[in-house]
Amino acid sequence: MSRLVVVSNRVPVPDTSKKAPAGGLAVALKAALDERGGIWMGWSGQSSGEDEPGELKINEDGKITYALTDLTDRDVDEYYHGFANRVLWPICHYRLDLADYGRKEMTGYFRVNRFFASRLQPLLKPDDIIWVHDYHLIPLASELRRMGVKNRIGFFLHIPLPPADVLFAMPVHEEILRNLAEYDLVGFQTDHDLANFAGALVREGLGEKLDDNTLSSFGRQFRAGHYPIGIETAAFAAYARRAVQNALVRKAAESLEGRELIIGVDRLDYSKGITQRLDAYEQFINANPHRQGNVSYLQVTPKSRSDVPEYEAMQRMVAEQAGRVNGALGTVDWVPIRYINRSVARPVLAGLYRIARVGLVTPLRDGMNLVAKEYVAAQNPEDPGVLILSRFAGAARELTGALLVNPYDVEGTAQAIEQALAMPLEERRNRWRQMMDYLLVNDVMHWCEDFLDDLINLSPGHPHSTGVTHEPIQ
Ligand code: GDG
Repeated sequence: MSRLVVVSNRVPVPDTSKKAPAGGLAVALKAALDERGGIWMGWSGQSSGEDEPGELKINEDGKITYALTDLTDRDVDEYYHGFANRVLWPICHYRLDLADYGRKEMTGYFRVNRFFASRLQPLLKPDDIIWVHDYHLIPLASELRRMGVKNRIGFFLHIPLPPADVLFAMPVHEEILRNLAEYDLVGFQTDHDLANFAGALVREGLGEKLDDNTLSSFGRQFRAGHYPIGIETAAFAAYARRAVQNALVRKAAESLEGRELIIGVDRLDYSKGITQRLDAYEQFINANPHRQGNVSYLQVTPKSRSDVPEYEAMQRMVAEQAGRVNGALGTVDWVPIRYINRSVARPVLAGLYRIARVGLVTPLRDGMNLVAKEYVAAQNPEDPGVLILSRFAGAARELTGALLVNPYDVEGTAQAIEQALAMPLEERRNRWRQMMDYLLVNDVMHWCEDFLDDLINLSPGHPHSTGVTHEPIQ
């Protein structure tokens, strides 16, 4: 059996000092690595200052080798904060207004990918299967190919791939597409992302679609598919069942004093639609006076990417908005919004999902959204809550038992909150059962096996290269 080599920007090296379980993605990839043996490589999250990054930090855990590299301050600035998080992230989330394109950052992005490739290449064996993750590392296959690596290489994009008109606003869009075409298999979250990718290639005359999953572009034939990522459904459900006994969860439940709980959980990110959601909640309270004092909305929003200016500004904005709504609607014995601007422990999160009558997941755009799936998995089958889900989350392609909303339609979302709270038990059960049955089958292990099976079983003779090469971006 070939070894598996996973490459991602950050690597969840197991921390034996912490009892908290790893997230679903880490669990699934670790299981695949345990089975085949292999390497998980990426950035340590550390900066080496001005100096060249030192040696790879190698950490062995059973059959898995974790290989981490530091980056210089300039690398972090240009590759991570710059091109990845201020160009690719906003553009892939349809926010052209927030993209801050600069050649220095773009060059840094390609330079760091070349650096990752140079560190990985000496570790590779000829029959290793390589699986690269997410938008930070799109050029990795090109760089490895240039170094003579002939291994099978797959790529999975965790975020959306926008349609041509949005993607082409990025000055190096052709280079990005060309780099994706260097993989043997390119995976997306949904059929829509896959169609956008194929559509962009065809529209620019850069490639053609040979069949639903085979594309020809830049002199290569390669496969592309959609692989919606899941969670560890059964384990998370069991976890949530136990979590209601957690002391903090019990305290939270008592503090509700019989009020219905509405929960929102998101990294602090403009793609998550938090401000529109707070507006919708305010409208819902104003339109439904009988709910005043009888519901409580808990928004858990850990800080993220605080070094990027747009995130820093948003942190202030959300805090101010929550304060304003509480000031306008609150009473001496009722706080309409409980806002937590830091991470809560996973058992507490699981328990909070379970005691919440409504899960409010309304991103403006999201590759998948695992919170939606965790909320469903955490419910009590006898008395499940209702998921309100943005139609612009990848998860909406699968979770059709949710109340689907357009997050830009604040009134529509407000109405959905009332509909969810008023929903009869039988309807709640039916909707939940349908989603839970789906999630139990389509869990994160299924996702991982599906992608790897397709990558490993590509038809003989694949990939086809017509020998066209291109110059690297310096
Ligand atoms: C990217 C894509 C895609 C959140 N707050 C706390 C906490 N979380 C956990 C959730 C969930 C995870 O973080 C967030 O995952 P999402 O999928 O919702 O969003 P992104 O971070 O943007 O992830 C996304 C995903 O990649 C996978 O492909 O679905 O579309 O954007 O697991 O539970 N966990 C804890 N405390 C918190 O306060 N412990």
